[in-house]
Amino acid sequence: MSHEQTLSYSELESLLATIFRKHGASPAVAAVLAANCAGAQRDGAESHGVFRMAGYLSTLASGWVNPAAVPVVEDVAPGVVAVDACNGFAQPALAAARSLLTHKARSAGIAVLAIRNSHHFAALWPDVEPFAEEGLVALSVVNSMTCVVPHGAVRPVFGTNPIAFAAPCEGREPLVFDMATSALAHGDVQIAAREGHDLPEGAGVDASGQPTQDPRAVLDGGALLPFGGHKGSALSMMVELLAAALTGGHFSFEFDWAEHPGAKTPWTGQLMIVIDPSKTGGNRFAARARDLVQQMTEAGVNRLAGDRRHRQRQAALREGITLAPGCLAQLQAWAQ
Ligand code: NDP
Ligand code: PYC
Repeated sequence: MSHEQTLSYSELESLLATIFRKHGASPAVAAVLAANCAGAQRDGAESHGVFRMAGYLSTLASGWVNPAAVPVVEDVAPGVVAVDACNGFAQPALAAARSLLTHKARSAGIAVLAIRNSHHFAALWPDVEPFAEEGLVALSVVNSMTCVVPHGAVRPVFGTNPIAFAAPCEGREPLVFDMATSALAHGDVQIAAREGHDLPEGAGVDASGQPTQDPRAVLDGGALLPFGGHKGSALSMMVELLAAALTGGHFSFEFDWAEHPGAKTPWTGQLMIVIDPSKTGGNRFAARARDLVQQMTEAGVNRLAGDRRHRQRQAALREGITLAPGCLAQLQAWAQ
């Protein structure tokens, strides 16, 4: 009988990097994806941790994405960096543009990063959190694959389209939220189907457009709904416009992976806005953020977005990262 097993962060990162390299990724791309995926697993971001490895590998086997792409960074304007990810992953594109983007944000006060021709198959908080750790404010959006019905519509148009935000806060780790604009992330629907759980009410519709809480009905020809009705729908539309129209990437409905069975990674775009708060609010931003958090805490808030993740991170760094029974053996087999 197999049991849960525990690895350190660096053991998991190294194992995942080996897997990515074995399946065609260049060492540089493998290192970035492995750190991202191991970080999600460490932080308990289950829908985008090692659960995603099967989808990465089927995608690589399908030839849908270039796992050795070398992103082309373009210095477009004093406040704009563009990157052609060359049909590769978005995170290596961000890594390639990061120092220029930070330099522009610090000198102009604000800078925009527009990544196009890219695949994002991960959580978005790892993209924004490091900027806040350096005292900057960051906002990022990425669009995914058509599986969300706009409010009032009868068929899906939008992706699950997450928004992530990070800001420094005095005396504590940065304030970070990262959320799909759909009622649930698609990854959580897959996990619910695997584990046999119902979805919350209002999460999705079946193939005939009827409301359903059955994750299999959503996956089998059905679709998700935006969170919060027309409000989430408007945010999802905004993500399509910023992540695709503004960057030169595909809308969620525009790419066709039918010729690539096994492909799972959306071929879209990503936008990031980075602001240096010292240029607008002097050096008081982090202290003002602390004042806000203090008011929220005194008003009864006992969990801020990101708190659970940071608690999980501390526990994982102390006690190791726990993998479900059979998971380590599967990862080791993929690494052979
Ligand atoms: P959740 O609904 O689980 O969480 C959204 C945010 O709310 C998180 O910052 C979370 O913090 C916070 N939060 C959750 N519960 C509470 C609570 N009770 N009180 C206060 N804060 C809370 O996220 P989603 O399911 O919407 O998204 C999951 C992931 O899927 C995200 O990382 C997202 O980027 C990813 N995703 C990626 C896509 C892509 O195309 N690459 C597409 C769609 C989603 P905490 O983390 O600390 O729990
Ligand atoms: O969980 O919705 C999701 C998702 C889409 C692409 C990567 N993750």
